[in-house]
Amino acid sequence: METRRINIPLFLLAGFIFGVKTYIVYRFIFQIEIDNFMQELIILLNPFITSIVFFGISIWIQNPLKQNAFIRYSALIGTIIIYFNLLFYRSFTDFITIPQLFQTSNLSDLSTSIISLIKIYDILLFVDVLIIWYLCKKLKDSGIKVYTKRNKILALVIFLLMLSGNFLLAEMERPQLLSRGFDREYLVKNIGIFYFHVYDIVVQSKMRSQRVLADDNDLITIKKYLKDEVRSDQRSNLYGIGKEKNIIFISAESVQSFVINNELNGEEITPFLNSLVHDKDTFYFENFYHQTAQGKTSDSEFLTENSLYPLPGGAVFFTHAQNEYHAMPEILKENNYESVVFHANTNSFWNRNQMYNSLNIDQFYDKDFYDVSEDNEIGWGLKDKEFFIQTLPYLRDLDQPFYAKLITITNHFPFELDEGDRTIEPYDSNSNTLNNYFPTVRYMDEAIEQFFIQLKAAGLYEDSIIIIMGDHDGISANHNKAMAEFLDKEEITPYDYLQLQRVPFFIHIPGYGEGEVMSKISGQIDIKPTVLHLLGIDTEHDIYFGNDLFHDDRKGFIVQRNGNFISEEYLYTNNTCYDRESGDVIGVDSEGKEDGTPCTPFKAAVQQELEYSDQIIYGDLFRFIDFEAK
Ligand code: GP9
Ligand code: MN
Repeated sequence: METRRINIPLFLLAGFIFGVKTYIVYRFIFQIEIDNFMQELIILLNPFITSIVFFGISIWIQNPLKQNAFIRYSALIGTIIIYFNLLFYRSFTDFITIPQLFQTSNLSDLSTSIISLIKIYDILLFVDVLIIWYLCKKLKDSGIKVYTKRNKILALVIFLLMLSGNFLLAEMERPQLLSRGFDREYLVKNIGIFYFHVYDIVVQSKMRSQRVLADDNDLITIKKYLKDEVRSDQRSNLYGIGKEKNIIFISAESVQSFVINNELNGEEITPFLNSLVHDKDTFYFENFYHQTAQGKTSDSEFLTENSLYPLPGGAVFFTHAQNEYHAMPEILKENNYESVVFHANTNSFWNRNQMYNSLNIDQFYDKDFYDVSEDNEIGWGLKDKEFFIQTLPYLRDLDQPFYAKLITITNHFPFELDEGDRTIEPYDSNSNTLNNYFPTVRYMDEAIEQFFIQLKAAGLYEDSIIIIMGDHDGISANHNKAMAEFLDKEEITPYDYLQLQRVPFFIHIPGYGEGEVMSKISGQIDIKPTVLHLLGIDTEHDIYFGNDLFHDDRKGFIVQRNGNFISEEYLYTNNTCYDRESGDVIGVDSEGKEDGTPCTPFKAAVQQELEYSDQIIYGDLFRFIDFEAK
């Protein structure tokens, strides 16, 4: 009887075999966290889609011998790429990026330890390559075909559908993954290691070309603008009152000002923070706006450390981590401070491991410094109360004076909390997000209160200035309906929405005694000069866009990354100029017509300021300045 042989195309066979290997590596060799079914599905599908599509390119190669060679060498090179990443991962728990590859310290670290990183069983990674090479030889007649034009088009359509399917699932699982590019592990998890490298190459080359075109002449106009318009070096009479004190900076996740001095079901939401508002040792800024964009927490860090604006798209922590900066930690170092960050998350999140080097942060106490277990974590990681408890011993061991930033996490979307940690009932509306926000905000309030007690007990309190800042909003416009209900408004207008971008900002100076509630407009851009001046550190030759908040002669507007702005009298959003206090509409800019409202005179300056800040970052202009020589 005649047996019919089924001729599976070689690219499919090879794609399947290589896909199995890649899946095993992603799932079981890299320690990629899988949080839900969707992620499980993506990480399963992606290796097969990627390898079948890649080996499938052979369809367009006419010569069968070359087709065969393409498949063989693709398998080999693909495996080498995976293997290099694996070696790098064993050393840095991170995936290779171009800047990391060219960072000489990384390479020398790797070369000295390479022998210890190689494991004998790594040879198994190459087993599929051997199988593919064998099959290529064995099936060189039956598995390789010359494809008709019709089949080529069909293959193209199928491949594009497969790829779009993968990217669509990734987009559903993590909206704006590629535009925000916030975490390498997420990128690899969603689009696989190969597309991640392509993505990295595209992003990095774009950045590098902008950098090449810049020169130091660009700085002359920027310096003039800062001197004339921003008057950024002006000091207040609080200059130096905190000389040589430690700075303990709490980055309070997602907390917005509307919860401060507000109630839910007759109960205060944030009793401790409320008590600070009128505390005599505290300045509370009630009109303080976050200015972050897609980089979220990392953008708030960027603003705080540099007093430069984050970028309109993507996360500057990710795209420009190799730039020269003149950040607060660097300036503090010149004044004998040690700078550290505490955050119980993986060190590559938001590319902190790279960016913190550029910002001159001496030590990052990341997740590995904490004891995180099933019992003490919730949502995005270690619970805040536990985080503060475990941070304290490290803090106590630091040489003083220090600048320590503590980044909390429990009050992060989707605002999960164990029943036992809940001390205020959720709100009751159609938005679960807003409902659950209140218990996690309250939890954070209690965690901070407890931390103050711990600082006192550890003897750190008296010698420190404690700053608390909401990093960015937690409740997006998607929940406007529920938010309007909570705030007892008919709707959330664009004016209300911009006002909701206010986040709490406290400067607590133990023993100061003359604190007050500050109503002037302020923002994250102002933190660097304010803090440095409190410590009595001169900023005359520095370049930044904020103002000392205790000085009255300031530039007079706070701008959001999308061009919306707030002045002492007006607020501009959605092409509309509002009275800041009352929220009344003063005038609307019609299309193409830009004049006529009291907001108009600010618009050019606002755009100019954002552009100058972007120019510094895109052109990496600080590489032309020797700040210390001044
Ligand atoms: C993660 C933390 C929270 O490390 O910074 O990230 P977010 O989503 O708020 O930027
Ligand atoms: Mn955040």
